[in-house]
Amino acid sequence: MRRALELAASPGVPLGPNPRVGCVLLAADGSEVAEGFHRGAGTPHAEAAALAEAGEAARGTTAVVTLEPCNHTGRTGPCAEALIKAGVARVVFAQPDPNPVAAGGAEALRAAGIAVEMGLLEREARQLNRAWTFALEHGRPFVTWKFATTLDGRSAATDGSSRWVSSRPARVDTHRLRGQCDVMMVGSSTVAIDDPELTVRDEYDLPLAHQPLRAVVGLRELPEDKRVFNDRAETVRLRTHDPRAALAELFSLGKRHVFLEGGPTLAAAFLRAGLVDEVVAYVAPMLLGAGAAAVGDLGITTIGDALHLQITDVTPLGNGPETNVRLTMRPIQA
Ligand code: AOF
Ligand code: ZN
Repeated sequence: MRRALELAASPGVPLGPNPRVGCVLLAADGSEVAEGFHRGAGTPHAEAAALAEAGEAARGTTAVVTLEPCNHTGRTGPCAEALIKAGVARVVFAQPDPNPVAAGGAEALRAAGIAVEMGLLEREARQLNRAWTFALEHGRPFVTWKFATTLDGRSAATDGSSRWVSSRPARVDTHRLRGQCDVMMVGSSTVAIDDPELTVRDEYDLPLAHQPLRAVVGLRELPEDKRVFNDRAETVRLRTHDPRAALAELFSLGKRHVFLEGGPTLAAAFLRAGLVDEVVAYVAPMLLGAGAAAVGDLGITTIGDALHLQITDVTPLGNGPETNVRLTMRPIQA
């Protein structure tokens, strides 16, 4: 199963509507017969890839898969049926399929007389497809809210001169995280005022295989020459002020992980609606004393109502005067 997880995590596999899945076929003596992994929506599932490599040798093997084999005909055929036809003797999988459309593979396999075991390294498999699993279980994309701030909670100086409060190492890290998401989201006011490009930029020497979708939320009319509308990536406009409606539209487009990048009003709307699942804050050891806040009004007037976060990681980025601190947090739901 560790090998299957390693295969699933193969570099270069694009994100998107489908999970990362790996599969290994083992002979009775435990030796490996074939292996496969899923290479993105529309391509063969991991099981199909392994079966194709094994050919006749698949008969009597144990299939070790990171996800419950599917039981539906979607972009490709049902894997449970393919495993049965190939004469596989036993199936071991890590994570039950949270996708209601595709689930039911375990039952179909058992009904065909195949021994099925589940739950092996399930935690690792869920972690590998963390956002995808969350999205399928909740019917909406997983939301990471990212912001950069000075020590005193400012995201810009009053005269607007500060395009960046974070240091270069922190910005490189932001671009790396962007590349791991399906969508980068901003409000239409942020586009009007800050004019962000919202791409994973090569100036930071990151692999550019994947440019996430750019989503602009809000009703404000915007000039066409804003950088978010350039041809470096696709852009959608979500003409709503309702965070839930915006997420529903993205989910129906097959998007599973949203990277919410501001501004303060949009972030506040998502936080008030309880629609932020993870917070990444880049803190610069710098004081402004005045200037725009990183987040808008949350409707909180008394300390007892404060929104609390659980810190899950603290990482310093850069050296010397360039050092920023990245805090990763999870909102604690009341
Ligand atoms: C994958 N790769 O290796 C496995 C998947 O759109 P389809 O027809 O490719 O089906 C996607 C669903 O199939 C996916 O959401 C998951 O529930 C199931 N299993 N999907 O993309 C794979 N084994
Ligand atoms: Zn399948």
